Amino acid sequence: MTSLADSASDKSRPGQSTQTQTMTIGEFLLRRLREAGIGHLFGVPGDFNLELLQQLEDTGSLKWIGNCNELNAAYAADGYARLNGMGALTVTNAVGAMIAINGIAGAYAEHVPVILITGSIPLRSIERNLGMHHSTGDGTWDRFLGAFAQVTAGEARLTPFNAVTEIDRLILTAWREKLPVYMELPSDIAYLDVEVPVAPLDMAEPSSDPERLRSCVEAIASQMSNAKSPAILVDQDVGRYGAATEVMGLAEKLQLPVAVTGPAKGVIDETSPHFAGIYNGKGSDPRTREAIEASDCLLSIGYRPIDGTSGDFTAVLPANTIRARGHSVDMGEANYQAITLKEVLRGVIDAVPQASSRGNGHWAGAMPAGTHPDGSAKLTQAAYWEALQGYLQPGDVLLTDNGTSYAIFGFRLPPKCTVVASVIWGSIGYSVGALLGTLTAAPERRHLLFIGDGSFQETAQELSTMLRHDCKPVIFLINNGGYTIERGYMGKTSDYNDIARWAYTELPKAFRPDTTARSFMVKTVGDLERALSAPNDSLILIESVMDPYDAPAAVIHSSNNGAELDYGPRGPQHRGNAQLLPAH
Ligand SMILES: Cc1ncc(C[n+]2csc(CCOP(=O)(O)OP(=O)(O)O)c2C)c(N)n1
Ligand SMILES: [Mg+2]
Repeated sequence: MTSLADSASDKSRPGQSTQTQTMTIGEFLLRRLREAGIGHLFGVPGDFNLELLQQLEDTGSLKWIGNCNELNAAYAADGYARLNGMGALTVTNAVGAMIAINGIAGAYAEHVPVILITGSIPLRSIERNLGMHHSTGDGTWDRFLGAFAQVTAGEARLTPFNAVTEIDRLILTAWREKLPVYMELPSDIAYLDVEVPVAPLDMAEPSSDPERLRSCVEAIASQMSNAKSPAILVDQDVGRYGAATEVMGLAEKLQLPVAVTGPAKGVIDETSPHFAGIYNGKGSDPRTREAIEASDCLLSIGYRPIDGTSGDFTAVLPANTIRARGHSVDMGEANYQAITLKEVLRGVIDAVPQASSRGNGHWAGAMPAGTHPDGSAKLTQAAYWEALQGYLQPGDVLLTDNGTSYAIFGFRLPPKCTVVASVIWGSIGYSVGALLGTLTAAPERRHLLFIGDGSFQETAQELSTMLRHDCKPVIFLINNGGYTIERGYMGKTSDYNDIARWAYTELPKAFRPDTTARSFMVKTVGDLERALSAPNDSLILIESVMDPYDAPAAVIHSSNNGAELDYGPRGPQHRGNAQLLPAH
């Protein structure tokens, strides 16, 4: 049923329909998620969100993907958002939400728009102060709103009074700020009718202030076109704001090098002659470091210097660096607000003259030379990563977890690949949940997971959800009996870095008895080659057994450095044989 709101307000906002219709709060919420491009809802049911799930089932508005637990659901919604632009999950009050909070905080750290809907205590119980289950039992109701306020860009408890405005505010906040949001849907309001707009949610970014945009574009264009060695440093927000095409357009126009940080791996095409490698302070290839640090006009976009993106704080960006973000630019004395990254970049591309070549193609470091071991040789990390580099195809989605699987940051990626990782937050097990999300968002692509046994054991049960939905990822699991990356910090031989030895290849059958998954236990180079030739027509699990003290040199160096920063010069890492050290 639709009704026309007063025509005066129609006239005052040309082009914007103010028509309204009656809808239940729950159905309106699901409709808005759909309009925001979300086609799937992850989560775990509970009595406080079953009514919303019933509305989802009745309306068919979204597809439900139930998870084994709420942490995996949060990771899945994050992985989904990486490819789809936005993701959502629903959990039950407190007990579900407090499991999901690690994943939501991770989305906050990694700038991922995830919408968490907690089915919460009925308003009736709150008004009458009735003690309820899934609460702290002390008559307080706001603790979890408070907790999520710390790790989201916005939070609200919906009421029939505020639902229409709060749902739109939170979804748009997530979308514009590329951050998670938290909403509580009290279980007794989802079926109540409210008047809601007929028009779909307008997902457009707020338009730039014309003068600010013009001035900003002029300032950047003039500084960059007068420079002798301009360069661009790309961090992950370039991917989040979908501005990679514009960055490469500018690189082409000014014939300049573009380096990325680790978290932005894969955001720009690594086969481009403008690709200048991964910048990480003194941890960079010398040519990458030179291109960035010796530039006389560096445009850095969204750069967030932390230990892992600054070479443990050895990064030195030029003093006149232009610092652009999703919605602002800071350069010299000037600060530009009310602008959008894409519009700025497009304006600069139009404003600068086409430059001639500056010797492109020599900025990025070369791949390490091959080791070419024979087939019967015991599998080493060096041979493993070399073989996997050869397995990559254009368009692959690569997920990695913490651990020696960080080696994928050394891959030279084919075109159109996407990398999904949680480099800043770094919660192990993230990648398994995220894999379910990426598979759901883009089933037509090939998804490769690179993970260690320790990370896998955190969230392994979500494999069952992938098998349940006939997903076809390739899972590269390193079985080295524990936390090798941690052995490079401390406890090289300590049992706190050991884990239980699982029968990994038997898990697909345990999780789905009629599975068609292909499982391989790999011990030699030849075993790995055979596993890699399996067709991608079902889930593939490749368990590679490797030595606990074998790790890529870059991982060991980073762990050794990390121990110095973490424990200081008096720490226990200097005891004899305390650390896994690089082989000499
Ligand atoms: C939730 C969480 N708990 C603990 C850690 C600390 N941590 C970081 S890496 C790691 C070990 C990873 O081991 P594994 O996945 O087996 O990788 P490997 O180095 O052995 O290849 C641990 C325990 C973490 N990052 N996140
Ligand atoms: Mg391990």
